[in-house]
Amino acid sequence: MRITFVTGNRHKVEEATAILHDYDIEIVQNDCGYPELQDDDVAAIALYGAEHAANRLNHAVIVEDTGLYIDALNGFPGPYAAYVYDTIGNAGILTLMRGVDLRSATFRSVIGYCEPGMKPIAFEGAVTGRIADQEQGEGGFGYDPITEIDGVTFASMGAEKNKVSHRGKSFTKFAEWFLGSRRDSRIAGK
Ligand code: ITT
Repeated sequence: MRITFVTGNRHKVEEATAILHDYDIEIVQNDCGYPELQDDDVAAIALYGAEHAANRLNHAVIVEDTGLYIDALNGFPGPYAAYVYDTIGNAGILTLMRGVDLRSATFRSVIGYCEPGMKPIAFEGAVTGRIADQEQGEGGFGYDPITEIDGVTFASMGAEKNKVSHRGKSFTKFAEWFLGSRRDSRIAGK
């Protein structure tokens, strides 16, 4: 079984491929892009993007939107994680968090799945960790060097990241639903 993942981010593709491998689902990347809804809710962004991409490509797709919510910064950068990463980056976040004791932060990953002409469906995964005091680790991407779960940054975890991450959870939920829906459609003789 295979599914098209519309994303320009190769790191997301690598992680999704590893997670879905256990379910025998193959990821095919399409980097054609989709319009990003201006909304505070990553689920709304993922649903809108999936519907748009499915209707444009005329086949089923998934898209995935990630938000990072830092409690001490009232949820900043939230759905603007990509823009903030490209502007101030990890060094900028660490500067904003200098001397701040409350360091909890939550990553949310929402997958939007859609077939042409159908309503999109969302699958969400979240994990709460801590903004590290300094960058640590060589792996991963984006905010991974400053995101700690139980004292270890995502960038130091290697393949373990997928077992605890927001994306690991959202893609696992998607995989279970996707396999079930294919099975149901075979039984119904579609
Ligand atoms: P798309 O084409 O899929 O939209 P993107 O990189 O723009 O790719 P997002 O808007 O969902 O994706 O991601 C926002 C940013 O958050 C992204 O640019 C990364 O810097 C960061 N990010 C996403 N997932 C992450 C993860 O698992 N670990 C660390 N940083 C992550």
